[in-house]
Amino acid sequence: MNLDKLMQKRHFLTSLAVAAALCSPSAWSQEKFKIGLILPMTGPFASTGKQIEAAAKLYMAQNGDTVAGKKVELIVKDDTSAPDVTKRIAQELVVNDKVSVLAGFGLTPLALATAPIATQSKTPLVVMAAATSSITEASPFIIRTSFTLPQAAVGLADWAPKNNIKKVVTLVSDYGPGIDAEKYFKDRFTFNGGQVIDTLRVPMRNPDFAPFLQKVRDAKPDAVYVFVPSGAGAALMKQFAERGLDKAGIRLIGTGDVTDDDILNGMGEVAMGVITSHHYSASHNSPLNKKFVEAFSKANAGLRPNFMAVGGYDGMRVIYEAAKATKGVGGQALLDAMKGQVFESPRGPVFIDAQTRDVVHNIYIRKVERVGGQLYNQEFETIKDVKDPGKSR
Ligand code: VNL
Repeated sequence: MNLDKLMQKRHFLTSLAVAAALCSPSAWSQEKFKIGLILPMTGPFASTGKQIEAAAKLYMAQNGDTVAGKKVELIVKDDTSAPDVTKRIAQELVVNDKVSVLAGFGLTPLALATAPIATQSKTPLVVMAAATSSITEASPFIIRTSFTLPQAAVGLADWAPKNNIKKVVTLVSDYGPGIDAEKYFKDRFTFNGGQVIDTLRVPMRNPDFAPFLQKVRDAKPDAVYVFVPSGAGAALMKQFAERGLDKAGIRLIGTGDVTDDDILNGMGEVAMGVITSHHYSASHNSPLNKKFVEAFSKANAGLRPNFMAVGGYDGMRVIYEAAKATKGVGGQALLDAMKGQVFESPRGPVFIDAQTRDVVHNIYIRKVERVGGQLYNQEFETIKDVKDPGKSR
């Protein structure tokens, strides 16, 4: 064989090898399953983004970065908590990156702004944080793994009147989740014989709680019932003490957003004894949660996971299991495989209601106590398998 022929033969063999490699299963496995995770990573709600990103990464570290033979690519984007930015990023992720799932959504307006993108592109959208009841009704492609404010609100409205709290002023952040928290607390509390003597709404951005707390003080209720979004609780608690409401014998109760595990430990004495209702506490007593808290803390320089982290962690679970079921196929099939999932979460048992696409879980009544030198929301009562009361309108 002359040199020319030998070269030709070599070339042919190389081409064959390349073609074979392209058709081999290992090449197919290089195909990607992309998840677009849109979060507020900067600005006043950055702690929510940080918690959810850390939880999603922990889930992947524990469960592998391939699913249904495809490599999982998590694309994290910062929307700075501006709805128009969230929507634009979602569009880019769908059109350019061809993601199979949109996930994250730190605040209600961010989820609502993006809902039309999910509907138009038939892309499942997993809400891991935002919690206004109506969000799941904004698109048939929305699934929620966080919680809803009506779920959290009604538990405390049942507990309070049985525990010497008869007269309440509500004080909520003036947007979707705050209005849900106010309405569902007020209706149920009143039904139970309690009295809401004033309903105060505080601007959502850069809130100054002082004038509102002064009003509460003047009204002399048994308790002030609060909702503020995750991250804002520390400022509220500080002003509550500065205004002397605790000294005046006014109790603070609310949904667990105010005693968020991310910031609770820094609140100090004023938080002691605060009663809240919520779906997750870092001190939830289960072997699975102990493992979760330990692994999360280890991977994140001692950070304590809050309820946002759990929404992110469970959201990844729902996405992974759905992708396994569809062998990585997206769209309607992926959405359908997310519906009806039942599993144990660090928060306790979880069910994704196939009809409403919303999360069903336990709500716990908790009290802030010192455990081993640290402040925790200690669960002392469980209301089992709570569906979103907002869906039965
Ligand atoms: C929302 C609800 C945001 C509860 C939160 O923290 C929260 C929301 C940022 O739906 O906007 O704790």
